[in-house]
Amino acid sequence: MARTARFLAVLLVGLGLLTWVAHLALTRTTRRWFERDVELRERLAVASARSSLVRQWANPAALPEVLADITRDERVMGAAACDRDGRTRAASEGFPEAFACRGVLAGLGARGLSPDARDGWSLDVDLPGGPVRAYGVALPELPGGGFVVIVHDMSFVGRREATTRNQLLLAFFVLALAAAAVTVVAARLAWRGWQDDLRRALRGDGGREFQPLMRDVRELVARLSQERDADARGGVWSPERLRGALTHHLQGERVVIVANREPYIHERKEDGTVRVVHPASGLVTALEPVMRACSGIWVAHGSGSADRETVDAHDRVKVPPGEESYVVRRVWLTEEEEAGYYYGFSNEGLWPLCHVAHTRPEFRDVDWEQYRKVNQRFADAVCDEVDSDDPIVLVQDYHFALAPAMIRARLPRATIITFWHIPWPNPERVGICPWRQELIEGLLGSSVVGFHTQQHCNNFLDAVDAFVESRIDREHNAVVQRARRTLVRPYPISIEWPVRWLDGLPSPAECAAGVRRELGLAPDALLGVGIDRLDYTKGIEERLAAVDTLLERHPELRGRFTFIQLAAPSRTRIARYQELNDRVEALADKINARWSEGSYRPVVLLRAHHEPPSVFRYFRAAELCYVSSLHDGMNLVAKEFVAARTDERGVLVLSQFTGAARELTEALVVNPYDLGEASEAMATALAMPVEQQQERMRAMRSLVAHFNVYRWAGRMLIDAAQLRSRERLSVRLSRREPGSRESVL
Ligand code: ADQ
Repeated sequence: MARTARFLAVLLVGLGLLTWVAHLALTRTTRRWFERDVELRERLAVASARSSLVRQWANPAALPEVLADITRDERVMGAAACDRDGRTRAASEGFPEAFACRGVLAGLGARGLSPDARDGWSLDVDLPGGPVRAYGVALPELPGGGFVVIVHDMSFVGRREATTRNQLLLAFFVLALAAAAVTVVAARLAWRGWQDDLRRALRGDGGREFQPLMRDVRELVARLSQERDADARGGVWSPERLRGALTHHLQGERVVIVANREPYIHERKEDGTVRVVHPASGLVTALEPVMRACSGIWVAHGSGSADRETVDAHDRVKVPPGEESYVVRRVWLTEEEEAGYYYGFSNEGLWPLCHVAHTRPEFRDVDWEQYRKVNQRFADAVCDEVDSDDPIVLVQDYHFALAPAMIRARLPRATIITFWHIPWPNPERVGICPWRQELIEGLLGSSVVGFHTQQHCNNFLDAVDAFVESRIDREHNAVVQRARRTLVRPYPISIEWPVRWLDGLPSPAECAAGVRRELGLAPDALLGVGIDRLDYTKGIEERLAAVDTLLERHPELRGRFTFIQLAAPSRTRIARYQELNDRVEALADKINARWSEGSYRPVVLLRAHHEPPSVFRYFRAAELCYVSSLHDGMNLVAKEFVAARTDERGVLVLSQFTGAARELTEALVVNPYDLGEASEAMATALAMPVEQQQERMRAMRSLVAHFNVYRWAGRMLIDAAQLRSRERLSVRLSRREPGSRESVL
């Protein structure tokens, strides 16, 4: 209301100003029009009577009649014929005395005008009855000269002028008012329409044109509130913060993880005692701290020789030993199942399929059958362990591509997050697998499918596009199949921070001294380290070959530089792994034979599983760590090396084909196939000034500290929580069966 009053006030003032300006302009214009009109009429009258005037000039009886013709116009008061010397030769009836010829001549003289002017002249006089104009035209053709005076009543000009001006002003005012009214109405309509659109869009049923805008706004708000939440909790992600996120976002619900590898393996030693082994597995390295923070259940293959003896009647065991913060539920596999599902389909089929490492994938029907069967067994185990019909299930890795859809079939309301720990290849490569469609559809049973990098997400979406019937929402990185939506998201995995295995370890300098002593190396020996499962994707052969090239090109390092390779035997039943084992051993021997001198050995190959404190001791002892994977989802060894270097010393040489290379840009990033480049990077690392080492290490440590595994898990769980609340809301809104419709994301 107040806005309208303000608008009207401004409008009226504006109109007033406009009218005043228009009034001035109109007065001047109309007066000019009328004066010109009078002048034209007078000229016309004189021109038409001119010849008669000249002819009758000498005839005083006829001249008044000629003058009467000129004065026929009603506004002409009279006309007179004057000699050049001012004598009146004749005048029409009623000619005003004030304009007698002599008086006119005097008036002209006073104004500096001449009666002989070729275009005529005029004299304006204001008389009490109104303005009068005398107009004269010279008649030079007369002997002795002469002129005619016509006197015009000009009072009509004022009257006409006032009428015309008033009418024009009225018209202008009405027009201006109408224009203003139209503007106001149009503006009001447009404003109301815009408000309606905005309201509709905010309600979520907005016009199409608002969709992108509102989506952006919603996404922004969600992100900001998420970030605000995070900031409110503050600082680096920690177990406490992850626990807090679980309580806050998921009301402390229990998380169920399903993974092939168990975090604690009970092994019976030769002396009959049972020992607990921490497996060499990136998946375990990442997820175990998460489970300790969150508690819940970890469903895994019971692979240890003493595993059966350590479980309760429900095949459960509380871990970690002595801490017992969560439960491992063991699933037992027969020899046949393990051979087909684990060694066969998973590690001879999917593993080489997903890694570009030049090992041909083997796909066998019999393995596929076991893979399906074991996936179902694990899915059933998960369903047995959950305590609600909408649990949160974290499915881990390529061993369980079918499990998400199997769990979904039994628990349609479950929130299933599947994380694929290895790369996802391009569709051409996926196409090699005869069961690609089943695998992809199995994964699409998940609510979220996570990969380490956006590139792997893109590859997955491309494979979905190529092999299954679905709709891909590329804008939101989602797949919609049978009206259910699966998000595809990158979650770069990481390690715990700080690493618990560092507690109680000697200082880096002491570790280095101890390792040199143990290995019989000189006290000033320069150390390089590589720590992996013995797997062909890790590029161990290429790494050792690069050490060979380094010694070849840098004689100054011979006798001084030793590379220690810790290689945990892995998948030893598979021929390709046995072959790799032999080849690595032969290569190490060859290099040692070439460069050894006295007690000096360039390569120390320790083919054994090492418990984490031992692994971290080697990381701390080395001048450099070379991670040379030919293809790797992330590679946590690189991050562990960074975490181990509390002294901010040591250089990481890192393959460009690891996920880690995208984050650890302060490493010396190399192509492991290029032995020249890799060996030069090692030489650079060994010669790098301490300040530069510190600068690089500080930057990498800060990154891993912030982007630690608690953040990785936290982000996934928060995404899961949001997904759940949206699905629950959408189910309530639609009053339809949960899991049977596309969520309202
Ligand atoms: P992995 O292939 O197992 O992981 P990685 O991420 O490097 O590879 O983790 C290996 C783990 O095993 C590390 O914690 C390391 O310390 C440990 N380890 C290596 N050698 C060892 C040895 N000799 N003795 C004892 N422990 C040893 C998979 C994918 C990766 C991905 C992880 C996590 O292949 O790309 O980074 O999962 O998602």
